Order: sequence, then structure tokens, then C-alpha cells
Amino acid sequence: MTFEKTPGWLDWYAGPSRPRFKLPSGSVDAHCHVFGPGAQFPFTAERKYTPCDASKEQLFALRDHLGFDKNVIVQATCHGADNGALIDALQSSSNRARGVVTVKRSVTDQQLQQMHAAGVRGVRFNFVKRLVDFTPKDELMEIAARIAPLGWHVVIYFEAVDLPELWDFFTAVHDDLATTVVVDHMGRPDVSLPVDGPQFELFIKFMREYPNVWSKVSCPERLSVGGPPALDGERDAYRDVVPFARRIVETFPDRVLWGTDWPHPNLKGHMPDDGLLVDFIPHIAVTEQLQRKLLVDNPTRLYWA
Ligand code: 0GY
Repeated sequence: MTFEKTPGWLDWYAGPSRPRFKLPSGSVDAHCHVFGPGAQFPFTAERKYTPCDASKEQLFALRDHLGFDKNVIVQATCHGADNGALIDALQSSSNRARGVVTVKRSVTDQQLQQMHAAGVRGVRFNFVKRLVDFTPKDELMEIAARIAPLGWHVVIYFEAVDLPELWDFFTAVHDDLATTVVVDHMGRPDVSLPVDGPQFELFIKFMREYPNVWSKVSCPERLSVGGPPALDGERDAYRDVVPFARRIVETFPDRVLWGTDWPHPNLKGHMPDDGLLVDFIPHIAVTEQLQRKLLVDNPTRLYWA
């Protein structure tokens, strides 16, 4: 099957630079995706976008180029609840990739066991309104109870403007949930607002009051309103995101993860050089100890224990 990309779709950046920041050995890219290839793993009919292909081979080549040791591959909405491309990538990774899937209520316990054997360790629930037709509240509770015995965790993706509306649900869920909950991209704050303003404080409160909540401090390229580097080669990109990510890393050093977000679905305006994204890390994790926790210790504990 051939697929026509969404008009204006930006393909991932070919030929990324080699980062200047040397990743500690054992580093994990804890948020990335595979797309298709569509001819082999068709995109779902319910998708909100049709991406370019981004294969497991291309992902593993990027891993090696940047200096990562492992990947956590997260199911993207363009594949719906068909995790075939993701599972195939896990099975080809020589135990160097773990996965976070999307499942429906109809998933059987046997299917969950098979996914576990392939390296799946979490289920993602997407609350971003432009990406899904409904918010999966009932499903989340039911599925979370079924995956807890496997030692899996829940990943939630939402935007900061929606957190007040989701607050009662998320906090009630936490009283019942036995699993770790990982929030994608710091709950997508508006970084033009103050880092100590009410919007970001609500997210900090969420993490402070619920010790099972973790955050990915990823996606400066998605959150930045300043955009890409002003001058090519200065490697000064996305600095408006630094205070937000740094605050989370320093306040909750044992509950943070970092990922490239390659191949960067739905970006508008520019496609980041992934080498440059890696060079962002020492600005948000400023000591070797914080870098080791963020890149090695935390993801290893969550995904390879
Ligand atoms: C991301 C971001 C996005 C898309 C998805 O599942 C997805 O389709 O995650 C987005 O558009 O914000 O996490 O990579």
C-alpha cells in the first residue's frame, strides 16, 4: 500500500551533525517512534496525519550516530492500536529497545504477554485533542489495572492548557493506580509564560504530590517559541525551554527521562538536527550526576530492570 504524506509534512533531518556533548555510556533515547514503512506496516484508517516513512534501520542508525546505547520506541497515533511496526523494531533490536504501545480494551492477556516478551513495558494514552477522537478515560483505568501485574507503566500525553480540566481525573486515577505514570514532554507547557506562573506550577504540583509521576523533559523543538538557532553552527537552539526542563530535572532528578522524539511528527516550520538536540541536554542537566540519572539510571530502572 502506498500513502500520500499530509500536505506540508516535514521529513526527518537527514545527515544530523555529530553532537559535541558526549553522552554517558549506556544512554537511552527514551522517546522516539517508527513510522511504517507504510508499504510493510500500513498507517491506521483513524489517523490524523500521514507521515513519511521512518524505519527501524534508520532509527538504529541515528542511535549509533548520536552515541545512544538504547531506545524506547513509543507508539504514534498514525499507527493507532496496531503496534506491528513497533514490535518488529523491538524484535530486531537485540534487546536494545523497549516499547510503549497503544492498546484497545479488546486486547487479550495472551497478547499482552506476547508484547511483554518482545520488550513492551508501557501503554500510552493520548489526551491531545488534535491527535485523537476521544479522551480515553474509561479505557485508561481498565487497561492500567490489567498491565500493573506485568510491571508496566502508563504514559500520558496532554497539553498544559488541558491540565486543569483533566486534573480531577488524573488525581483520582492516581489514588487507584498502582503503576508509574510518565508524562510526555513536561505536559507541553507554554514557554512564553513564566516558569513560576500558574500554568507550570500546576504541573510541578502534579509531580510533587504524586511521587509515581515521572516526566519526559523532551521536545524543546516542539515547545520553543524562539524557534531554531539564530545562527547556523552556534548550537544555541531552544533556550526559552531551558528554565522549564531544568527546573523539573533539578526538582525531580530521579523521575525524569529524555528522548529525541525522532522522527518528530507534526512539526511546523523547521525540522531539528538531532545532533543539536543532544547538545541541548547539558543545559537542562548541568552536572554529570544529573546527566547520568536522566540518560542512564532512570530509563534503565524503568525499562530494563
Ligand atoms: C510526539 C508528538 C506528537 C505526535 C504523536 O502519537 C503521535 O502521533 O506523539 C504531536 O503531534 O505532538 O510525542 O511525538
